[in-house]
Amino acid sequence: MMKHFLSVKDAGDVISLVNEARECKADPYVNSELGKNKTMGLIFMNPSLRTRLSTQKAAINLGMDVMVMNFTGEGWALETNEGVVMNGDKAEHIKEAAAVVGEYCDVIGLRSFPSLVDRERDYSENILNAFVRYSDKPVVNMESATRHPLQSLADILTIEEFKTAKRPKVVLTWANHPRALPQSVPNSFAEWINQTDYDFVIANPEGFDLAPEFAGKAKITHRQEEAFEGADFIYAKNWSSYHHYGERYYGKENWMVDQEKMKLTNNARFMHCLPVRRNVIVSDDVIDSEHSIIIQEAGNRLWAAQAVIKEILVSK
Ligand code: AN0
Ligand code: CP
Repeated sequence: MMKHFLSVKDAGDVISLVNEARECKADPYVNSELGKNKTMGLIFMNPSLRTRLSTQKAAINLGMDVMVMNFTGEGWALETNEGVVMNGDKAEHIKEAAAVVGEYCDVIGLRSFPSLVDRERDYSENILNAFVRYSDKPVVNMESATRHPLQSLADILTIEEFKTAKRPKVVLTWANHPRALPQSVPNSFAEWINQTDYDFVIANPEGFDLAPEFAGKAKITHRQEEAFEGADFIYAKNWSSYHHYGERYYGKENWMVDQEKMKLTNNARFMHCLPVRRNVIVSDDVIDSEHSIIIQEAGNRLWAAQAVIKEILVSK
């Protein structure tokens, strides 16, 4: 039973869902009648390449019709606060907007990034939860203020495909970036990896530890090279600070993943959710090497989305 797909809590057994994604990959059109006369609505409050195309394609493979709407300029500016006098620049309240989308769609995907200004509000997931509450339809999280579960499912599928050890050492490493980014991808990655039996290490600068409820049982180190020793997978990602909420890193250390650091690993595979800044997050020679599995990882987004939408359709 999958009503919504908001976090790992909706996944049931993680490896079973990964296996369902593998079945979709092996036989993509076996359920092409399942979504007949059903409509998937994809709502984007922020830009996207992979999530938009993979989720759309997944719904098409299941026989659904798909409508995509960008609120980045095309929709009315949405008010998300309760009880306000709407005499400013916000034309429509999220209560009506979500309810109206629910009138037209059978399943709703939503992308809505955090403000990175107000931690309590971001971590309350007020926008995602408003869609759950007011649309009255199953909601798929396409990256919210605190999570990106479709990405994490695709990441574990990719690790399962490429691992050579039964219990691989997986390292989530912070890397440099010129802008403040959400914690959603690393939060989710940690939350999902914590549901596996992998050896899991997170490396990040001081002040950049993830929220404890996401880091969970991971080993945390502030020394990147120590983390890389013996690693089977290097998963790079920048995030802004949780503790000094939304702040960027102004330290002097270089956290870019390069060939020298990769030499410390056990011939590790390189992963990143993309989009990635070359020669800031990762050097050209690493991202272009045969150890880089970023394109296969992005490809797996399709099968992750298809497994999730299929589960929602069969649960309705
Ligand atoms: C976004 C983030 O870091 O959350 C989306 C990643 C999938 N990345 C950027 O904004 C560059
Ligand atoms: N990885 C990912 O979610 O990419 P997009 O932001 O392009 O959808």
